[in-house]
Amino acid sequence: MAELVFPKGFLWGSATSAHQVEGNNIHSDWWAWEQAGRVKDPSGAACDQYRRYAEDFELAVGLGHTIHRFSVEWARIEPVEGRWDEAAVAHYVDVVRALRQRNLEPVVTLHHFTNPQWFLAKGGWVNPEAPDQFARYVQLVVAALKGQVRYWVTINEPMVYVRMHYVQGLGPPGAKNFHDAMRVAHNLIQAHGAAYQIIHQARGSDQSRPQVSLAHHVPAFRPCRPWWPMDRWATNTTDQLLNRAFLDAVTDGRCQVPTMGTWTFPDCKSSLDYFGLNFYSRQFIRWTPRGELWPAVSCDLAHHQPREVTERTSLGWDVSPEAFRDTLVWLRRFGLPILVTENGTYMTEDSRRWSFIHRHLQALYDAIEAGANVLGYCYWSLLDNFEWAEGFGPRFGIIEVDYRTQQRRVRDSGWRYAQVCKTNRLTLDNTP
Ligand code: IFM
Repeated sequence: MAELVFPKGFLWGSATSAHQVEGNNIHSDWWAWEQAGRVKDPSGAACDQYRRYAEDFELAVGLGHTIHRFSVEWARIEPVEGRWDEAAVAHYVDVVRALRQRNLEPVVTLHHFTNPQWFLAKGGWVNPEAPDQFARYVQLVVAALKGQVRYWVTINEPMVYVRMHYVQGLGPPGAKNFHDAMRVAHNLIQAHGAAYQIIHQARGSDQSRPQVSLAHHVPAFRPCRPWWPMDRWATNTTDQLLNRAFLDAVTDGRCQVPTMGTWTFPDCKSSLDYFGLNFYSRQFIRWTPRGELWPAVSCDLAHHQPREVTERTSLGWDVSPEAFRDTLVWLRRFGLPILVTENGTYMTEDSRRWSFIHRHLQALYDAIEAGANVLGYCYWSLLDNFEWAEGFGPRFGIIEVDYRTQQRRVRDSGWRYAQVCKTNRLTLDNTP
């Protein structure tokens, strides 16, 4: 049977985030947003993972996983400004211990879309003090976990955070203001740089060098009408703003921001030790006189998908394993090892989820063959969970969750993925 063999020691696993799985995250800004009726479903008990983490890690180990990405919840650690909840800190120390005991390599994310309510009340990420406020929390978490964690993610999908919360208004504070959005992006870059320094300074002489990154969402932007110069221009501008500017800032220490000029961040230069990639789809860009992103760039994202889109997920997202391969190959230019910190799908039919995974793993293999130095792959997500503005409808899990009983059931796709994780091989005629 033809099969693809992955590099020795390749890390296989999955990812989650605190607010999406833990439940009862009552001090976070998202909780308040949900209680105010701004989403379809409030997160409520979610997957109750704050209490059930050991059981879930046991399932992951049974599926052959060797890596697990999760996030620490700032709103639990610092529910009131300056008041640190020691029990919450101890909880995350236990979480890391539970992973290590099961030989699951922890990947710890420090910020995944949610903030404490007090932080938002003080201006959130628009506030120039935000990077310092975040740095104090990071200091505490790093002091508690140092030596136990090798892979860190400072901020999950910073530009998705910016777009979702400050351009589209789909999460707290529900803003639709380009200038605020750019101030948030600026502060997130600084926050990343500060967290990078803190993690490296906390390292004791006996510990191996921590590996710090972002989980950067890199959609493959394509012009809706490639023959139309304005669509090509809008695509380049969007790519610069959402994909490249943040990366340039944390690698070169400076970046070009469309309509804003050059920003410099000397302290952020070379502040990626590996590249954390979140990849889902291509996004098609169409120039419009008043675009979704902001009038000065004038583009609509993904609203008009052209004929080249042959397959979509159950959320309507384009499916393109080729774009995943091309993105991984493109990332070679950074000269950093790559960790796929998220890739996954919601398909109502599980056989289509497996087909998606299978083809993306083939693309991953092809990228490795083409010289991409990939360390591992985290499927999004281990469990069905709370999908932000979409509520509990979309189910991304390789494990199904019955939200009424909290029963877990491994899906067929989860078992098939387990075969890959356990053998480090992808069988080519294993497609449904
Ligand atoms: O659920 C999200 C996650 O929080 C961030 N990346 C994309 C996932 C699927 O939409």
